[in-house]
Amino acid sequence: ADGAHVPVLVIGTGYGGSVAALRLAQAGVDVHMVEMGMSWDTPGSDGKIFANTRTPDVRSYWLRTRTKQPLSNFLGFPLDKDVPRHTGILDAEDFSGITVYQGRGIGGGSLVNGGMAVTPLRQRFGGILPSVDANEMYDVYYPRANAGLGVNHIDPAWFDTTDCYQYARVGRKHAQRSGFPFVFVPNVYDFGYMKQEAAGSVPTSALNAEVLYGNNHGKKSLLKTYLAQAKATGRVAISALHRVTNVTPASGNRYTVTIEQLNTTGGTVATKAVTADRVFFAAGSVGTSKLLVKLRATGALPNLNGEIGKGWGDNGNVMCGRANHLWDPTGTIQSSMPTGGIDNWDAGGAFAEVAPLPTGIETYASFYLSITRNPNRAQFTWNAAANRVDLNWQTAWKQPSIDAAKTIFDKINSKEGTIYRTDLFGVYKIWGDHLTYHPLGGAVLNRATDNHGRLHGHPGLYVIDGALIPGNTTVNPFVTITALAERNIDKIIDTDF
Ligand code: FAE
Repeated sequence: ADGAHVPVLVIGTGYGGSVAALRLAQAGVDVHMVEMGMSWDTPGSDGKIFANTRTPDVRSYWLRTRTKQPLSNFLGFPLDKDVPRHTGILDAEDFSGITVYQGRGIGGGSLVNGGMAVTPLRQRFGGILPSVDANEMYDVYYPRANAGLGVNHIDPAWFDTTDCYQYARVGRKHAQRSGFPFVFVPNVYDFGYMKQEAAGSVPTSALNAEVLYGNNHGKKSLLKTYLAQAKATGRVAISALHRVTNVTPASGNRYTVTIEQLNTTGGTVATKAVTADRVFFAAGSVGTSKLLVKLRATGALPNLNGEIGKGWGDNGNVMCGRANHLWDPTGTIQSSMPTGGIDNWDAGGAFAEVAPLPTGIETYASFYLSITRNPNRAQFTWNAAANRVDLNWQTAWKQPSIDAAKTIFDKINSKEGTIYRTDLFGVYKIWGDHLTYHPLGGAVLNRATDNHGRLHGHPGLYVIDGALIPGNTTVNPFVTITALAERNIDKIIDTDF
């Protein structure tokens, strides 16, 4: 409520925010979480909470009047359509050179993501977070994150026989025939539930093309893991449809936090001011960076240092499809949860997930999301004239990612006698190089903050989300975001509370 005081305010309810809330609550601290998205607990007119990827509707996009599907075209036809403006679940946020996809709602990205829960290889960790003790991470915090997230592994015997991973087996066969290692990728989707879906004994979700706009069953989003545990402590309150717009020092070593309450068409229905002893920025790489850049530039938090807004990367995301021969069908039922990848990181700088194309019809296409070693880093800056934060990423900066992905797919195409699909991202366009699912950085650990996420210049302010990670994790990021948050909150609880 307006004028209230809370010991700890957490901005955002994704991975970083959920870890902070749970561990603080377990340590006896009362926490209030503020989330700009909805709470996703009420079914729509079809009886389901979340919409299907084949039929995007009012629930699907954050304040857009037209869908912006990551795969924009199919067989030459544009797929996007008009939808009513609504505080929907997937934000396709446009910057000048890139569209950044993010989850909106209680649970953040865990609501919309593919569930791939990958711990980076230990020998690559020094290149990801050089100031962090790898022993501690691999002995304590990665295991803690994997347990907390409910990560599970596919039964390899089931993988070898089930219709819903035929597309991944084709991906494996082609990778191995070209000499690339194929690795299983763990997931937070309950593979036991997926088996029952395949057997026809439970309502379908992964086997019914649910992912980008939420999963109605089977996925262990944060709502079922960290946030469920946090709520069970009785010390965590969450306000949905509340957006933080300002944080500034108040008397008594406190901060005043300004919060706008939104309606479901994005209008502001109330503006509230609360005070907090400590504030955790967990609004995601983009959300946290935008807030901090604005607050530094407008003088609300004048002591933040010059590293704020810097070191942003796209985790080298790039997508492509390949057209297979007619004797290599990929299947009409494709699990929307990917479970395998092609590792060519050391030789070519690319780790490619074999992704589904769950259209419901045979496409003879193999589809891939590659995570690549891309050295380009962008910066967020305050644009006073337009009253917004800009990001200076350029589309051409994806070229190293395309080159890295080509080290895998040019070779496979030449071995298999196949070609790239040119119909998935426009007309005669091979590479999905206009987007990222994995924004990282903008308030980098040990630069904008100390080595545990304490913001320089303003005691009691912390960053605890993907903004801490300088642009790349070599694999999908949420396990690393979670493990780093576990490490940092451990130290912060020990020394600051
Ligand atoms: P995040 O989860 O984005 O949470 C931030 C929260 O803060 C959001 O709920 C925001 O609505 C909220 N927020 C932002 N600004 C404000 C504000 N001013 N006031 C109040 N609330 C605010 O941050 N990663 C994987 O590891 N494996 C995958 O398979 C995978 N697939 C993905 C698929 C898609 C389509 C997308 C979009 C992402 C995927 N990711 C995947 C990325 C992953 O979801 C992402 O790295 C994490 O969610 C980031 O976690 P954070 O805690 O940093």
